[in-house]
Amino acid sequence: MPAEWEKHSGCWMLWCQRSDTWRNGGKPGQRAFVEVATAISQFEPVTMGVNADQYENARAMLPSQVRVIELSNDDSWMRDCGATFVVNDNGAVRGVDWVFNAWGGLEKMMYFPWDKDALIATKMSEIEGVDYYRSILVNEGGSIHTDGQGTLLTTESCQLNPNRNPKLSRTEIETQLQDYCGIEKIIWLEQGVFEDETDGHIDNLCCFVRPGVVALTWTDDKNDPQYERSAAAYDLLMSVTDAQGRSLEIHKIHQPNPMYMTQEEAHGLDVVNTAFLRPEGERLAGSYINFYIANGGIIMPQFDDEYDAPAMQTLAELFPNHKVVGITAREILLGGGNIHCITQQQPAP
Ligand code: KQY
Repeated sequence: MPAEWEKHSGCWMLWCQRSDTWRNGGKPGQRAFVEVATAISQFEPVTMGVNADQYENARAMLPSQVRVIELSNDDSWMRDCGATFVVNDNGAVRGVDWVFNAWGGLEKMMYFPWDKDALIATKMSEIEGVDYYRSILVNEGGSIHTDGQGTLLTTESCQLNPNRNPKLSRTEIETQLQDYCGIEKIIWLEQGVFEDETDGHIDNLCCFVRPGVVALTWTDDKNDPQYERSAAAYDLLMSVTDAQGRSLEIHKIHQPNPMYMTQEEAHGLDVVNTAFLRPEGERLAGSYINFYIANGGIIMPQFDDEYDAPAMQTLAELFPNHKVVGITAREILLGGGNIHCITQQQPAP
């Protein structure tokens, strides 16, 4: 599995519309998705998958350089239900089709059914004409980050959660990740971002920015529940080496100030499923780590927060050959994820 900063042939996204995830019938979310797709399309081709009933609207809202295709879906988290693309020793691209259970299946009940999302990885591979592997592992793309040199980062809280693979041991899970992503060493962090509904995806907490170098979401506020999580991750990252035997250089990126779902935002959601509600006052799992690396561009979330500018500055320093583009991303955050979660890179052959 190449690192995200390696050359892409394009980026995949899924249009948002479901009214129990996206407030006001999905309209504010759709505008944010247009901004993300437009920003990425400056750097690489973007394909937007859309349900049939939203095709014309999406086509009209998106700029012409974004390819819009009909791709039935249940929600819009391309990182998680989409194919993880890998490249073999001959440079051929293949898809990995993980089992998708909507972040915890019937136990979590985030939404039901998720059968259309479960077919997205297969369809992407078919559309691109690449062979694909079907793993037995319940996994989401947001739960893994690689350095392209044999190291994979993940979290125990998600990957070992009984709502994903209750019948697989830690070793069996590691073997699946190693075999399908070409990994020699897995670095297990304990927990993700506080109140992250994915059970703590790595892509909101920590990522590689180049081999041997990671960025970690951070807070200086010892009274914030995120403090202990980030501090534990920092200590662990300081104590390990990667697949090439390197110690890691760690860059802390201060999280935005705590954000909460407002009454107006909560009231804009349809209640379809009372087993999983997004109530007023709920803390949102905001993090600047949830950015996308395009060919020559970094597309990062902004929250109208005092920490926006410092985070952007740090990413500009970490990626001196990329143009950093900030997108106001609260609407995406309200759906439970951010820019990395709604995008999926396809590496170039
Ligand atoms: O963290 C991600 N990769 C996705 C977040 C999905 C949230 C589902 N509501």
